[in-house]
Amino acid sequence: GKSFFRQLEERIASSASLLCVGLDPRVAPGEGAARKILEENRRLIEATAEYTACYKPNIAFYEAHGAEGIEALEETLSIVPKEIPVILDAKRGDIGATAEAYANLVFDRLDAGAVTLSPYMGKSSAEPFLNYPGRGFFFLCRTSNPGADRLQELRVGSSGGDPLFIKIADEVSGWSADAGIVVAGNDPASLAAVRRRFPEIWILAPGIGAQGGSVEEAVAAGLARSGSRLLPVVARGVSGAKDPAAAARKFRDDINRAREKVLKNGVGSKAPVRARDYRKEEIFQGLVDTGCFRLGSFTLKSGIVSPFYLDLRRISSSPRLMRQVARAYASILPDRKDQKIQRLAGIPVAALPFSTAISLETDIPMVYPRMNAKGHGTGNTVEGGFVPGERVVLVDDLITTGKSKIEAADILRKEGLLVEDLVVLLERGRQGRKDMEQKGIRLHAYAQAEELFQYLLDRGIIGEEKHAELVAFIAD
Ligand code: U5P
Repeated sequence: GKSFFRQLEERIASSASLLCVGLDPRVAPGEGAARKILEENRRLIEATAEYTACYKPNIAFYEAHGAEGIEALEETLSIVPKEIPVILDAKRGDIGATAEAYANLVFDRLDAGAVTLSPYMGKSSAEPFLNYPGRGFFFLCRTSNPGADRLQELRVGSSGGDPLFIKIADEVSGWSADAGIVVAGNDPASLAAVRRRFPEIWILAPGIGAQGGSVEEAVAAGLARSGSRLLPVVARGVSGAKDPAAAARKFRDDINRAREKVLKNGVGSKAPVRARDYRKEEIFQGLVDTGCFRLGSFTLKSGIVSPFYLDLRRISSSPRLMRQVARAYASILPDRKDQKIQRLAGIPVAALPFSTAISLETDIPMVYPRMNAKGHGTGNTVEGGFVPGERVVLVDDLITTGKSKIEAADILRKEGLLVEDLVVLLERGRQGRKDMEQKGIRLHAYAQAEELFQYLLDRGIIGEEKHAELVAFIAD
């Protein structure tokens, strides 16, 4: 027969729907439960069949009633119209021999088209399922429940590593041509991250409706270029509605409206959701962990009292963070085909370790200006070997105003070096950018202070009030 995904594609085309309706009957245990389950499902299926691409019963709501619950599940599956595929949400996984027993129920007895699986025990735990040809498999990757991030977003691998759920997607996508993944429909950033890495993978996205996910955001973040391959799941949002038929129709229509919008604007390009940049977040977290970023009350050189303090010199105390930062700088170096960067120039004192680390990372040689010309020995104003006319990129830690940068540029220019660019890790306010422009120097910043503040807010490191205070402070 046709494979699950083939059938699903045909169903999506004929129903013009990507919606996956959950069949999660909430029936009190006891006398007549099985009958009530079947009645509820029959009503729900009749009301929603026209609007759904597929159904997803969660086995928990049937197992809760013991043997007769399983029977009610079997009967439910038998009343689903044949052209509508079914994904059994069972989240199975165990050592091979046990998984085989699980697979027997799911595929032999219940004959589900597809199943959700937990990948935690590795490929051998999935194999008994994978051995059934033509079935679909959705592996848990990034789930929709609160706190899922604590485990699933752990960074793995060496510095700046990917979150665990991305590694899981890497892994399971190689297990079968029929491997899809489960990614939370209420976490657009994760959807976007997965979709960027896996342009074609099938994504089952629960968490819409009752769990707060928005159709518009999920579709914008998770739809494939083809306009498909994303199944937003709604259970309570349909079954719990006064009029389930109207609710399902509305979800289908909302999905299609979002779909058209995304297709028109180009997938990913104008998505309203900012895709998460894990490397950047890792650096932000590093700045907090190493005490480079501190909250408090700090009197600045100008006499102004700041609610935070950034001391990027402290990055030197963490080789791991230094390496991440060097790579971050390397990623924004304005290298042009016609005009290679010939030297990096660290601005003393703060940026000397950075320019050294970037130089080691990129093999671009470095020089550095002396901010106070040496009065003895060589009398150099620029240290390191160079030839007048070479293109130099200035390196500094952060920028508020352009003052010290311009001094450094003047010293280098006096020696005949070409200075047209400045790279910094953090940009704070907009004055620096203006100052540099006036001197004919383009500013390239890896991150804005506002992005750091947003990260702190997102991670609960600061509250709304503190966030507002920080943003207002740098806006002045
Ligand atoms: N489900 C999730 N999130 C996941 C994986 C599975 O919600 O990450 C399941 C739930 O167990 C439930 C359905 O069966 O998807 C969502 O139900 P609802 O929140 O739409 O009612």
